[in-house]
Amino acid sequence: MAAFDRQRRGPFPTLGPLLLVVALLAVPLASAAAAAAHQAASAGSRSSGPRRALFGETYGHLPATAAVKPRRHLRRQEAADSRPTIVIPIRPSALPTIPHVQLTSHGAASLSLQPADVTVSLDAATSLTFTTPRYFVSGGRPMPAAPDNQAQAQALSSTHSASGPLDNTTAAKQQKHRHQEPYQQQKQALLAPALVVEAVCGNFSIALTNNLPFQGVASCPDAPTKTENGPHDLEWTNLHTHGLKVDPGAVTTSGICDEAAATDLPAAAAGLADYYCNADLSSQQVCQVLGDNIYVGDRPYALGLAPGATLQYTYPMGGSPPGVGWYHPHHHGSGGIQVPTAAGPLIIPESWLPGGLPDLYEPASKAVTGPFNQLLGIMRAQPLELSTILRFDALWFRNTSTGEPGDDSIPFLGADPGEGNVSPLLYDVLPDGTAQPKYSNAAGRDWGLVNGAFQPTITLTDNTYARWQLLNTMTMKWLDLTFQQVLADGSMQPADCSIWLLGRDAVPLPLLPRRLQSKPAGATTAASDLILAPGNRADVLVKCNTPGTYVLASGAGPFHTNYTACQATHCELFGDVASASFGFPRSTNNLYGGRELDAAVLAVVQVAARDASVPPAEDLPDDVARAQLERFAYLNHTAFPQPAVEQCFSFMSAQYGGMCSVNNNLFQDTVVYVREGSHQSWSLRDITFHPFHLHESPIRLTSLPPCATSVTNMWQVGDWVDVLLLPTCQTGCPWEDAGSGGGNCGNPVTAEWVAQKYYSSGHRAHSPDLCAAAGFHATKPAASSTCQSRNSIFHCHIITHSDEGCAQVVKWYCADDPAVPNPVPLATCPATYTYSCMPDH
Ligand SMILES: [Cu+2]
Repeated sequence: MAAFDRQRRGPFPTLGPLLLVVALLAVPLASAAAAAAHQAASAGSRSSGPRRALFGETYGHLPATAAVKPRRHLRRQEAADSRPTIVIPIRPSALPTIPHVQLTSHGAASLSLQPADVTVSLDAATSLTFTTPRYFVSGGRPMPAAPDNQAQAQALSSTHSASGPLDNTTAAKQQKHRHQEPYQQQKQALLAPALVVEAVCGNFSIALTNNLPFQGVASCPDAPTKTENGPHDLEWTNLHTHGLKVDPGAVTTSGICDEAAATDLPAAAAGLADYYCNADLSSQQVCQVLGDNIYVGDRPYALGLAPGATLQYTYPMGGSPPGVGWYHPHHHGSGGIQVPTAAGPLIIPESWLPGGLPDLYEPASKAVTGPFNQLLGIMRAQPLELSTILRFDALWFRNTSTGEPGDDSIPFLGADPGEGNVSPLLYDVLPDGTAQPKYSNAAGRDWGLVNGAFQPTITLTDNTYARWQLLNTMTMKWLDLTFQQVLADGSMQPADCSIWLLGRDAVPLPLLPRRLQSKPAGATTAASDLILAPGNRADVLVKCNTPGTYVLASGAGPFHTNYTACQATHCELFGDVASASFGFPRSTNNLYGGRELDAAVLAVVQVAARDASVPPAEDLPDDVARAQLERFAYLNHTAFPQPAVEQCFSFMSAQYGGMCSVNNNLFQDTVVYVREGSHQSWSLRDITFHPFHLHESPIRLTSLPPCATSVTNMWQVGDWVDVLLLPTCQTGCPWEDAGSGGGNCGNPVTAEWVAQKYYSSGHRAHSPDLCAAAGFHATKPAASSTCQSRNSIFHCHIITHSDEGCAQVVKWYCADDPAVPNPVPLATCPATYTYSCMPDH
């Protein structure tokens, strides 16, 4: 296998071999004989692929003899063993709907991560079979029909469409269907259901059980006190949410998931290491976690869930604006291998707003009352939680030109057999120490899916608004989405369709809508496109004006990449055509209509002719509505304490030849300090290739480089995001000046946020007006409530980069915290950069 380039980020050279050495050093050479024998015994070889040598041979330590208690989760384990086979639908005539599960206040749902066999195939030569983790949800309750305004919806002819639950009659029918079969749908699909959080101003809980095959932590039997970087502990997991403003790094744990509680270990456990590393004990690990915590206790930065164990999450929520988040695993070292197929939407519905949409939106001025009412009518008829979800996933199984799995492939994102940390889902480890792939990959191509299907057809009606919620849960690539018409010769031309942005990353735009327009240098006309980094979501209206058959494409829009000059937004656009020297086949999505196109077709869009009696919907002007974000304390930026604490972070590293890092440091090398309650103003540099993501708190853009704002209106000062990448300059920008700031490209991006511990345990709403109106009563904090430090994180949302250390611990400290250096160090960006473009791009 060629250089193990896990941190490919377009034009930068990598130090793959260096990381490989580091990873090898970090993994103790424990005997893998027991594990190997176990795996071999349970092997069901499905592949004639080549065997691979296991250099390190460590699998985790399985004690040969251990007195064990009966397994509490035996039935669940057995169920997981008879895993389902999921066949990815190919070009279905309708968009698969995602089941919804409602989480009410004090409601609970159970989430399990379990293996499924997945097959997808266009034909014998273009097929993929593998086993992968995916979520299965039980509990909660199916969503009821949409509230009120049925008559209003029917009256709003401009909002009718055949594409989904666009009026409440249709919505009610769909919900009834969901009520009957949400779990049945899950069994047949790779998709996890949408969790609809009705528990705003209250608590809800999710019990996550890990039903993946057992794999001890890489460093067993010595339970680590420091988490290593790089792929490891591939069958361990945990849960992270986007879009919930909840307490970060919560401190409350009970049960025995961490060393602090080692005295509570079950009698059968010889010690903590045994407890962590013994398959027969792992199912007894049950932990309680408050808030969105990916760490715990005295095992710093390493909250993980062993196979068989359960984490019980409780989320105390305050008032939050409606929006779409998502949930996915976030265990350091295994995210890259789990997230591609384990993720789901997490929706805060508009229905919680006690007074309806006017609680959140008001006319921007009296002059726009007419369009404002038109917009609110569309939003009422297609409430966010019932509008069409388009979730973009990708199965990364790209082959190199030699037929070897490429560096973007799932097995190698998380498991290079040579590093001795092999996913039992993807490999059989044979007694002689070799690893045999279980997957079959005739295609050698990436597969981009929409709602778990390949190139499904979405139906629209001409001159009619449809509201879409788009989620890019791909772990690697950007999407630059446009509507295109595919011509007979395979070329494409933009369709007469537009996209209006209403909100992003679970926060409404301050002024909406915004008709998205991009015009790169040299282009004669602007196009309406939507750019989504990995992790981004968008709440949009779309409207196409001419009946016909179109496609929703990535890689055909204004940000089409020029690999030679690195001139456009990014060099990792899904569906774009890489140079021949890149050596990878294009995505399967580039195959459409019997041709190989120059862009990826994610979905077919069928625009049907509307009823002749229905007048065409007018184009909405921009900025007719103002979102009253100040009603939510963490978004009320004019009230943030002054002055702000300024810090600077760069995702590019001179030290690592341009690889992703944080100010030249990898995870745990350093800590970022943030005092609880403080107002933070951060300069973010070099986030063109590495999307920035801060946990728990959205960030507000306060300045943007001209090279971003001059070519697109996708980002504007005042917007809130929770994942951010930005275009670099468009022409003539020497690479040293690229990134998101510096040199010709203008100043770094700056963004602000407040480190507000939004919610203490118990009810203490910070937006008491809305929460009280919704039936919740603000309570005083408990007398014992004192400041407690928290550990949070920010990282590159290319999950494999994060796994490899492109992440930074963010410690929320209290004023009297003795563990914090005095004076508190502030982060500064590196002064110089020395990277250059890769010669083969
Ligand atoms: Cu990155």
